[in-house]
Amino acid sequence: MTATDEPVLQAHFEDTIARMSRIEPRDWMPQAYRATMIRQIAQHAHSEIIGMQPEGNWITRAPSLRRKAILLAKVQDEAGHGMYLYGAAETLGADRADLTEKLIASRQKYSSIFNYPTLSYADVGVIGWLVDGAAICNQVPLCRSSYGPYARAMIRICKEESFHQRQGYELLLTMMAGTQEQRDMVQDATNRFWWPSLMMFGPPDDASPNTERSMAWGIKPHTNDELRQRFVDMTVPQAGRLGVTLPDQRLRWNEARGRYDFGPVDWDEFNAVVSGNGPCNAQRVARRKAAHDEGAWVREAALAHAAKSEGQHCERARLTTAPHHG
Ligand code: BYC
Repeated sequence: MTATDEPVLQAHFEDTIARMSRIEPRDWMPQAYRATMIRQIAQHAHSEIIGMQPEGNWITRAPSLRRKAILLAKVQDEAGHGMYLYGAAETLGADRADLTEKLIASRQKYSSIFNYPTLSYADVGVIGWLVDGAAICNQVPLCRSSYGPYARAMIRICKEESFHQRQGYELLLTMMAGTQEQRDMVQDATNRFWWPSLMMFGPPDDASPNTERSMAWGIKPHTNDELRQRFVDMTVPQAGRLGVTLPDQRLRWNEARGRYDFGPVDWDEFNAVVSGNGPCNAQRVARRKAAHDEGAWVREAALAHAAKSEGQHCERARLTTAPHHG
């Protein structure tokens, strides 16, 4: 590319965005667009992988074979989401091993929500209901994101997240129809996860450095506050049907706005968690690092196998193309 090509390429890129068409891996894109996409996709992939830990904590203690099978499937889905997303980041030139190194060195972020502990089995249900519910609210619009591989990964991820949300809600309905102790567990889990779920949508719009540019580039169709409000409006009736109280005294229907008003989010807590000082940050990253270290032999074996297969492939190719003598 010469310096004179760049304005033409830039114009083509902007036109693609304006037509709401997709940017594909081989297309020219501004360096800052590429960097933003890698940042968002990597953070999202890391969130899926770290997000396996809080629920994984309950697999061995699931109360029945059915619950165990559901939870195993959900946690495996999250690993799968991480893989699609690392794959999407690779189409932008990112190196997956490098992204993992950045995660375990705490040089890249993952969602704040996974830095809270899962103290009872009701947390599994509440994570499905609230955390996956928030994830769907945030990610369905990303199916229209301007970067093709990310948008396509998001379609499949959202289908699976819907199943995750439903299994959580169904588990909570079952617990709410059980004993008083079970109902108390659900209420306690709701109290602990409500505010952190609202934080998943990111900082308020006036403190979100990336929103404006990401919206202009079609990466993000909505602002953080718009989606947070949408989530509250969607979740309040679900809480009513479930019979739990959301821990916000200021939560009430605003007739004029046609939406729910809600109390202020504790942004100091959010900033502390995002900067590494949440209740479980150190544990989550240490666990990820240990799993990575313990998996070194698998990566070595896979590479050795790939090299051997490649060698055999070359040898077969040499034999079939070699001239016959005699
Ligand atoms: N936690 O300018 P902003 C899941 C960062 S996985 C930590 O508003 P942006 C699931 C932000 O990245 C859920 N960091 O940023 C998995 C930025 O970082 P830099 C994950 C946060 O990108 C397993 C800085 O703060 N979902 O659902 O325009 C089991 C300033 O923010 C958070 C995704 O990743 C946070 N909550 O908007 C169950 C969805 N919020 O620039 C469920 C894709 C913000 O300092 N991502 N930050 O490096 C997005 O939609 C957007 O990136 C965000 C943030 C809305 C999250």
